[in-house]
Amino acid sequence: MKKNILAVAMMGFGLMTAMPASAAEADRRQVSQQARIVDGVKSGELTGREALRLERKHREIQRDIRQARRDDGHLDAQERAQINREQNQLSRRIARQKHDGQTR
Ligand SMILES: [Ca+2]
Ligand SMILES: [Ca+2]
Repeated sequence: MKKNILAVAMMGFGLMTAMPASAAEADRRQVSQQARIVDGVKSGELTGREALRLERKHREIQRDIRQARRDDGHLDAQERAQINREQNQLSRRIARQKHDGQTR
């Protein structure tokens, strides 16, 4: 019994690593990037202006995800790749703005 649970857990893990850009991944990254922006403001690493700009980009991605789902209810491989690219870009921007030394 224990073995079965482990096998199922490992299968789930394999699935997750095999599909790094799944539709759920796009949503999960949105949540985590939002949290990174909020954290940056709290820690003072992001100025209000930096946060606003990053938030704007974050909303754009959110809109793109919604639009990509509207046609067929899903994110297909191409749509996921596009969203993933945008999220990578935003992730780099968040990192850069957090470490540019501007805190106010
Ligand atoms: Ca679609
Ligand atoms: Ca900064």
